[in-house]
Amino acid sequence: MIRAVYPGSFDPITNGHLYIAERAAFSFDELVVAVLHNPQKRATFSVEERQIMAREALSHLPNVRVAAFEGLLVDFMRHQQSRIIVRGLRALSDFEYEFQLAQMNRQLAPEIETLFIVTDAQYSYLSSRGVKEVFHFGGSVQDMVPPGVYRRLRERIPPPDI
Ligand code: COD
Repeated sequence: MIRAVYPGSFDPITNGHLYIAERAAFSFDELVVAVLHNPQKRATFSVEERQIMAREALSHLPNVRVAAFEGLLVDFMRHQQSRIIVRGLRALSDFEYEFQLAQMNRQLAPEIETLFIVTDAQYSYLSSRGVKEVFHFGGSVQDMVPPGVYRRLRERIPPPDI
């Protein structure tokens, strides 16, 4: 039984994250989508909200579980008895950050492997930050996020003053 972990901020989960989670769910027996709780960093959505949105969006995948983690990812990995970290790659610009993260995690826990899934071209421009910014300035993001996220964005982020 191979369990993989897909960690991230997911603030909020987008259709790009969803694509990676779906492909990982097809590739491994079990996938844990791990939502970072970082008390030092102010997120738009609380860790509970981010988990709820992820659970809703991933409810069609029976082998996916959503959990929160705090502290080092490698500690969470060991706690989950998983050796596979899944990350998504959109463009070359992601590579440097992802490479550093993977190297750091390897230094901390050599038994853990980071595997990358390349996104679909239609999601290569998509990021949580971009979605929030476009929404804040009145742009349409309905096709970029799951319906539950869109609903909560409308409740959370004030519309622009026009
Ligand atoms: N298409 C495909 N993939 C995407 C898309 C998209 N449109 N959007 C995002 N992704 C990928 C990202 O490239 C990333 O791989 C993943 O989805 C999650 O993205 P984010 O932005 O939600 O999450 P990050 O990058 O903020 O997550 C960072 C971690 C939480 C993994 C990291 O900070 C961490 O592990 N923190 C815990 C502390 C720790 O262990 N530190 C040591 C390592 S430095």
